[in-house]
Amino acid sequence: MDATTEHVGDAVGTAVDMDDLMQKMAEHKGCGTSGGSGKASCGSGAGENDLPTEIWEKVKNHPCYSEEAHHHYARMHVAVAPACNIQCNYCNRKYDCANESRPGVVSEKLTPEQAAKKVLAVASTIPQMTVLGIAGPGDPLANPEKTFKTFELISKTAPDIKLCLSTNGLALPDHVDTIASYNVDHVTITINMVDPEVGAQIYPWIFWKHKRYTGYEAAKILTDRQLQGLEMLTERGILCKINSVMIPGINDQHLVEVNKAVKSRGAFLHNIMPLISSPEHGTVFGLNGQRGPSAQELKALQDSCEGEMNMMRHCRQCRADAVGLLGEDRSAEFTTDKIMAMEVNYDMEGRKAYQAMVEEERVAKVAAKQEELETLAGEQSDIKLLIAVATKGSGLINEHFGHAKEFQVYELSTAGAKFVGHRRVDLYCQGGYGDEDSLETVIRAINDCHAVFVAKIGGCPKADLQKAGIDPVDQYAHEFIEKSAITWFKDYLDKVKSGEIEHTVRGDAEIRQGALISAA
Ligand code: CLF
Ligand code: SF4
Repeated sequence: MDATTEHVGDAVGTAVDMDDLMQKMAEHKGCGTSGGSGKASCGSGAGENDLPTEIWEKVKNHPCYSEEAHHHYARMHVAVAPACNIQCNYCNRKYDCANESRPGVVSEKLTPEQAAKKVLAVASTIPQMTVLGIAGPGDPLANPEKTFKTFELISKTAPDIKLCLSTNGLALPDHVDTIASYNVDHVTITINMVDPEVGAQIYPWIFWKHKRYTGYEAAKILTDRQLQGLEMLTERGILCKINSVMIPGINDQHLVEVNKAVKSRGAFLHNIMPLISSPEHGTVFGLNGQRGPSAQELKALQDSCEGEMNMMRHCRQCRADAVGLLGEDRSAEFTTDKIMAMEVNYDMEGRKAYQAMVEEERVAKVAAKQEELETLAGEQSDIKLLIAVATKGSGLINEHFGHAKEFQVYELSTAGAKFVGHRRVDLYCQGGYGDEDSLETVIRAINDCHAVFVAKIGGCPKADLQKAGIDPVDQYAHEFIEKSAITWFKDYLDKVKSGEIEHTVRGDAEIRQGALISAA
């Protein structure tokens, strides 16, 4: 048996193993357990002791399925799937699939053979790249030959890389067995509604069984197929993530229903993403002025669904050829010309050794957080506040304020530091965005935060941040984020108690619609 057939055998498993796994997944649903992280933890934020071993093994180095892993491990996408079988009102076909990416950037399309070479090239250069996803630029299952050929080639040449797929779900029920046979452990389905009346406002048409459907009928077929596909996948023990695009006034209230519907069908994780909509994208929603949610609207919806099931909050709506840690984009290093000219030496042992080092760093980070968390024991306070952090990864405060393309946002309370999202910004050091002063756009993006933690910051932005009521904190440069945040928060509570400062509630923040597009 070669490595490939061994892999496929593992994926199918025995009926007993699968029943056992399903039972464990069912038991895990609705978790609010106290685990290895030392605090109530759930979903993509869960740690090793929060999940059954089999599930932890599947998610522990998947940057999308584990919030904690996303600080350490990278993913890559290969753009092998150009066609799509539906139309979404937030999509312009000139760009990548907006279900799993952001509008505004067109990927270089690859053949399966080019994709396989690219995966080897990236895996050799970035040893912490653990997951290959196919997410467009159209729908992977509207291009099944290319998608599965790519998986076949990669499972032969790089069997240690996890395979991941993202689909709109229309063709999903037809391909579930093939997905399982390629050992694809992680599938994302974009589900924006379970009510066709709502769906008709999002999807003008679908193309199914050689026929075009529109309106209510199209949305009804789509939702039935999505939910059927989800059930079929979870029956086979494949971890399913649901992506939903939050469209204020159309499906924002309804997503609570979607959340319940997917939870009851065994989904592992729910990722509610903000609509990215701007007239220059040329989408129906962009052109008719449909707005996206504010940061607080998004967070409120995510919070309200969290009791129902595991929520993902660290999605970067990345492009169909994204490479690197979530939030960084190294795709320009791996263009087709460059990879075809590269000598690739796939060193599996070297990758394993590097990942072992990453695990050591990760354990140290969790231990430091745990130690600091214990010092909060017995603290009584209802104060909850947000902080923004400039980081390049590894769970460290290691980015200069002016170089940050995004800030990670943590909610601090006496329960500890919880990752709740990120905010894209324009590079402050590269000047303004359009006519605006870029510092103003940064402040608007983190306006709901009490402090911003950075490795370094210049005097001028420091003063402006202070004026806006945001405390620039640079004394924890190159230290662990959560440990530092808890130390700072304790100090904050002490100052409030002593009357040195008064706690105030901050306002809302803006989700940037154009950020990163110009910087990519
Ligand atoms: Fe890619 Fe998606 Fe797999 Fe991740 S992305 S196919 S699950 S490997 Fe991740 Fe990117 Fe968000 Fe997708 S951050 S857009 S959720
Ligand atoms: Fe666009 Fe993706 Fe929707 Fe297809 S599924 S129309 S590619 S956003």
